Amino acid sequence: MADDLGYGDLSCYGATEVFTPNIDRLAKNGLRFTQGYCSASTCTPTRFSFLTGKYAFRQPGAGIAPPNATALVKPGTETIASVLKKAGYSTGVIGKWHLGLGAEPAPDWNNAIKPGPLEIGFDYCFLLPTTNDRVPSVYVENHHVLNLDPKDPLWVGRTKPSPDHPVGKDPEVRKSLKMNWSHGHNQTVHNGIGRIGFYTGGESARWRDEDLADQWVKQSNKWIEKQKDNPFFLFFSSHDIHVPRMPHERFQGKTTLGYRGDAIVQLDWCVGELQKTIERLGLTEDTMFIFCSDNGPVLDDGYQDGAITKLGKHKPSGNYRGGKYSIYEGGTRTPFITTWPGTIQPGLSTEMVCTIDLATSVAKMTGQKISDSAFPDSLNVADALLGKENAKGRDHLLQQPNRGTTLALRIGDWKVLSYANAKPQKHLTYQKAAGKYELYDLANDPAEKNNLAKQKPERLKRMLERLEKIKTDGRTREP
Ligand code: NG6
Ligand code: CA
Repeated sequence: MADDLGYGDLSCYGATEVFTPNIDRLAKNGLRFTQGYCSASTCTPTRFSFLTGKYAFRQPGAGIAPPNATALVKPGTETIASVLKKAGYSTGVIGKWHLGLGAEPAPDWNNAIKPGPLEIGFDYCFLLPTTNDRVPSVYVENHHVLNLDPKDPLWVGRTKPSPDHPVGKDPEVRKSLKMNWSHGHNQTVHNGIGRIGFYTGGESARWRDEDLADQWVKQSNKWIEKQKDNPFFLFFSSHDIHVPRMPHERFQGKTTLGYRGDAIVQLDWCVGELQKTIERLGLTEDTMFIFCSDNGPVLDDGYQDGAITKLGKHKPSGNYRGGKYSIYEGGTRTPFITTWPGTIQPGLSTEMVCTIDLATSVAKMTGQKISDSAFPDSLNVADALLGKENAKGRDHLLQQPNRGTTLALRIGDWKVLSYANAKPQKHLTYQKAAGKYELYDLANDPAEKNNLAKQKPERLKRMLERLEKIKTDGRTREP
């Protein structure tokens, strides 16, 4: 799962200013979906739904998780990992988590941090606990911060810990930053970059942004190597291309797009390394890769990293409207590729599939029974993921931004956007609600330019009723 990667950000999805040969190879040897989605246009809600098969708007507190957020998915919840574990798989998650860790009132960073992935079905985790722009900038391996010196405890908080604590907001500190912030991201400074949140201590545990991708690959290789004789499920959760985009020195300057483009090249490198490992272990024909993103693209997400000034003719959302934070297509329609040499016939799929469907789909593929209460919104699209003849994907899909204040519903090619409770944010021009409702015919208007809400009141009404029903029913999967 990539982070903030848009529909148009890969060469196999039409990008001409950045070249992604490794991901393109997955697409060439597998199925490239043109209607592949994540369920929300921000990270935490998509990831919550990916794990639990439940729309995030149903879950209080499933918006973007702050630095000290506690575990959002409670022990006992069936997840994609727990169901695969029942099927005999070893289960690991390596990379960005951003679903909270530990118990109320805050993660116990200096002791055992529980609950977390290990309490909801994963056997192993090696994590970036929140996001790379949020503190603390440390790794968590299983229940502990890695390399933490007990004599230098880690403190994480919401307020400046002391008057002399250097923060990115301070004009003098700001001048010395490696990468300047544009909005937010002006609190504790680490590795020359201002972050969201404050922290002190844990010096020996801190990472460098430039090394994160290498670390994910190294830990994944180590873990896969150990599992090679047994079935395994690895949730490889890249931090790329989320801000602060600070790829390894060897990728800096590789594209004309600035660090945003270079981070795409780094992400592509990671995918290539994982493919090599699978090939080296002779597991190519036994391994299904699913490539996806957690939300659509954003250019300035808080740092002046050249994403806007160096954009040139690159189109991060392809021809779709909007991006991260938006319920237009660009927010959730994202790259989606499945590959399984010998099993999946290479080609293009126009079936609608979503990251929220993976839980039920892999449960079905591994012969697991799903209890009535599990994965309420996750549909079985296994046949579509495998590209079986005449296989159908979804017939409808609910799309949400960060919180469920606005929602969109696709039914077939029609889409309704309900902005009834929208709260526009200053720096996100495309999120300013144009009206209470919008209705688009995606078959003829994929870029959502022509709002038909006034012309088609009957259809608008029917679709809004269906949206209400999905909200009140509490589930969309048949028990
Ligand atoms: C926003 C941050 C943004 C990013 C996002 C989460 C500000 C002004 N904006 O609140 O930079 O961190 O949260 O991104 O601080 S996500 O992909 O993990 O959802
Ligand atoms: Ca994201």
